[in-house]
Amino acid sequence: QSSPHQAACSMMSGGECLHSHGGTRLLQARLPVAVVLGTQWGDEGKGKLVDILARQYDIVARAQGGANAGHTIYDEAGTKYKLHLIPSGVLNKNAHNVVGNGVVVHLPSMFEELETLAGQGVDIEGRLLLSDRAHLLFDLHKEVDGLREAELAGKQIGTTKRGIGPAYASKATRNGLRVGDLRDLATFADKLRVLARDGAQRFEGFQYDVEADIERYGAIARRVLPFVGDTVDFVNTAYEAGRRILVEGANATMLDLDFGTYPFVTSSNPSVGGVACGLGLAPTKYGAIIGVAKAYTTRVGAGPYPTEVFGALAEDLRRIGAEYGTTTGRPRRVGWLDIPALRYATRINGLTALNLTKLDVLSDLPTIRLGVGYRLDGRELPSVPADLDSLERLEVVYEELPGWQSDISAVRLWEDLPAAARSYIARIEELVGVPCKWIGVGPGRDAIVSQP
Ligand code: 2SA
Ligand code: GDP
Ligand code: MG
Repeated sequence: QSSPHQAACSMMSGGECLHSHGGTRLLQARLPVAVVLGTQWGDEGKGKLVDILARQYDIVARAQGGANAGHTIYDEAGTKYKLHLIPSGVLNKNAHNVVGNGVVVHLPSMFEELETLAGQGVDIEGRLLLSDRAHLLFDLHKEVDGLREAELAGKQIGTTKRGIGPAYASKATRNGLRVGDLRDLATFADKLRVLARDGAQRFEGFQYDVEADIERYGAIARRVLPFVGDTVDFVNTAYEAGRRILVEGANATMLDLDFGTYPFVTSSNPSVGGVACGLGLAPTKYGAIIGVAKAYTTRVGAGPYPTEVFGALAEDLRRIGAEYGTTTGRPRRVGWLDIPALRYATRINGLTALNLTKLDVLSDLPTIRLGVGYRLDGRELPSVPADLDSLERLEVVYEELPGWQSDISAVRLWEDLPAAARSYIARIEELVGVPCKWIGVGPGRDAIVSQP
């Protein structure tokens, strides 16, 4: 009789258990493209896994989102790095970092980030390639983000106010500007004036000095163009030459523009489709699609959140898990692990493995709840419903599992995890049908346990 882990594993990898052959090394040898995706509402710890795996990859690429993303990573010395637009593979000096066509780029923020990194001793010179097809995000988009939120009075999305929605709206309206437009500054200026006029016509109180920005972007163009290029050709040529590519998802499936809790979502596709569209790398090339899931859940901003908890328990989880936004510092809402949502993310993304993170945060709890089903008006729901009314009214069916009540932050081997912690993981694997290959037990780079 095989364990749920083995059953799921052999199912996922064509009859062969990937995990019996030695952890992350196999990923390197057999799987030239790996994709890391958020499965919940973001901040699952994608950056940490990407940083760890990046040592085995030649290229680390971002495909969607913008500076709304916040990825916190630590090096061996415990130095903290906060990344927003630059891929979390940046600490691997041998990896090239690609910002793909699907990302919306606020260049002043990107340079700020590069300067902060340089101040921390991380030199990315010659290792960064920005797509000429990526859309530019201007201060005017941030201004519109703020004005739109203000208009929604009482029904705000709770965006990061980084201009993400408006920048993708410009892209879809087809009056956006792309990085490649910086090659011809006269045309660039004309296009930006048209875009600014749009904003001024639509919003009272719209404040944006377009001529000042045109001047500013003249200097920015000289600085950025040396590392602008055709990332579609770069990643595909690299793939054809047998180089290894790691894709870093930003945000998460439950915030996906199509699959998330619309309209309380971000404006890109953080699910697997966004990788194909945002990088130009075809799905048939993906060897591993790794979903990152917290051992509980968090959400920043407004919107339905079925397993949310409140009161003293919420405060404890927020404090122990340090659940505050990396970009905005906002306190994150917290809740129990939501299996229907995780199963939904697994199906949409075709996950081949999970990284369950922050298991250490649950260590004090005598019992742990697991949201295993949704019920609405007395009926069990087969999946995550689309409409807000159902999402807000549904009841969660919970299972209660015993906690382990011991500190696991120093554990590095699977067999050293308490039995109750292993049972919690096994139950998740059984319910979701995907093996938890890695388990996070702390924020540090080494604080990870591989399941054999
Ligand atoms: P936006 O700014 O238009 O993308 O916001 C739309 C919704 O998407 C959510 N969102 C996020 N949720 C969690 N983490 C994010 N990144 C930062 C972090 C957030 C921060 O890593 O901590 O610092 O506050 C992120 N980015 C977007 C957002 O809350 C809205 O619900
Ligand atoms: P991302 O957006 O998915 O990359 O995640 P963030 O970096 O925004 O948020 C995750 C936070 O949890 C960061 O502060 C990480 O340092 C931290 N973290 C990641 N994995 C673990 C873990 O296993 N345990 C603990 N305690 N913290 C973790
Ligand atoms: Mg984050």
